[in-house]
Formats: sequence, structure tokens, C-alpha cells
Amino acid sequence: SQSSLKQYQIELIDKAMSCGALKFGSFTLKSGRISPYFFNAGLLSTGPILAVLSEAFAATIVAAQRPTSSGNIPIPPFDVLFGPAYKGIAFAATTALILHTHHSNSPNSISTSSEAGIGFTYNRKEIKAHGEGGSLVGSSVSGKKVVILDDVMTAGTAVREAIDIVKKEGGEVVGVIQLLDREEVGQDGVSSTVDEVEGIIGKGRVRSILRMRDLIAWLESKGMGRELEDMNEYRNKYGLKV
Ligand code: OMP
Repeated sequence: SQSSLKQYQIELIDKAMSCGALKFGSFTLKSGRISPYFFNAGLLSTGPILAVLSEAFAATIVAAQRPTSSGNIPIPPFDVLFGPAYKGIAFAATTALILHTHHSNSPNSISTSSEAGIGFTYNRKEIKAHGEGGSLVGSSVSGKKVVILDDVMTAGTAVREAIDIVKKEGGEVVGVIQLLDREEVGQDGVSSTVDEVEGIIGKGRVRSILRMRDLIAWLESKGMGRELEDMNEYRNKYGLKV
């Protein structure tokens, strides 16, 4: 399907460009792939950008809970947002707040099985033996339905780690929302990363605010021909045929 950019997607891409979070050039990725663009979500670090970003995460979650004409299976009611350290921490905290302030009592509400509202939690990167111990900070995920908010998905290594952390703590991952799905092939080099991850958590349960096709549509709207050429070449090598 083609991309028709929504207003908040355009705003997010514009803001990511102006703060340097989205860059075009030549970058070596974690997977070893050499990419003509890179999205560094850590640079989305001002109040105005967080406002746009957390609204976008919330809107994507709300949409994911509605059935679609294309037969997508909705994400069920859930209890906790999990933000993998470090970049996911701010996503989970700010989105939990927006879900409460803008989506708890309206036709655009999210469904939760929790009376306390949606919690948020994140992992420690280092093991803590004293004090409260444990590897998670925030709401408990044990016996809970959890939605993961993550930054960028390429071959799926990072998101698999996040899924494993939640499972190890006794939570059930019912959804993954990516800020950017680069729409690439996964670890088997043939299937899409989305299909591979949905093979683990269930069909229709990986969603994203932005996809590579949206970045391409944005470049087209700006007439950035040189970048478009590099993006299409990269997509032919590692991307999904859309
Ligand atoms: P995979 O683990 O291969 O899915 O790559 C995703 C991770 O790579 C992200 O969690 C980031 O740490 C990093 N990354 C970006 O932040 N932005 C990109 O545009 C690409 C990558 C990447 O290395 O693939």
C-alpha cells in the first residue's frame, strides 16, 4: 500500500529533521547493513517534540485497538507500557501520561483491563543486588498484558530483547509500537522483520508511527531526488517490496 502522510507524521518528520534525529548520508547499522539514513530517537529531546511524539504513540495505540477494514486484529485491552532502556523510557512515561489526559474518557479512549489506568515500566541496564532489587523499575508486569514502545526496528534484535525481558518478568506482550519501522527483512534474510516478530507475539500486533515508505513519501514531497535514489537502492537490497 502507498503512503499518504497524516499531519502528525509530517510534523514528526519535519521536527526530526530540524533537530538532527533524522539524517541522510551513510551509516553502518547494528545489523551491519550500510544505510543511506539513520534515525536517532535520542535527539527527540525537547518539550515540543515529546508532545508530538507521545500524541503520535497514543494515536497509534488507539488505532491499533480498533478493527480495520483490512481485517487487522485489534490489540486487546492492556495494563502496562514497557519502554526498553534507555530511549524507550521517555516514550513509556510520556505516553502513559497522554493516554490518561487525552484518551481515558472520550470516544477515542483506549481499553485497559486495569482500574488504576495504564502503568509504565522500564528495565535497568545493570543488575542491582541491594535495595528494591529486580531488573524493572515502575509498574509490575507480572501477570499483566504489556505493550512495548520502541524506537527503531531494523532486523529485530532490539525488540526481541525487549520481548524477552517482559516475558522473563511474567508479563504477556500483546503489542509492539515502533516509532519507526524501517520495513526491512529480518534475521532469516527473507521474511519481513514484522512477520518474524508477529510470529512470536501474534499476527497484527506490531504497529508503527512511521514506516520507511513514509520517509520516502516525505522525500518525494520535498523533491529530494538524490536521497530518494539512495533510499530506493537500499530498499531494493534490504527492504520489503511495497
Ligand atoms: P535491530 O535490532 O536490528 O532491529 O535494530 C534496531 C536498533 O538499531 C535500534 O534500537 C537502534 O538502537 C538502532 N538503530 C537506530 O537507532 N536507528 C536506525 O535508523 C537504525 C538502527 C540500526 O542500527 O539498525
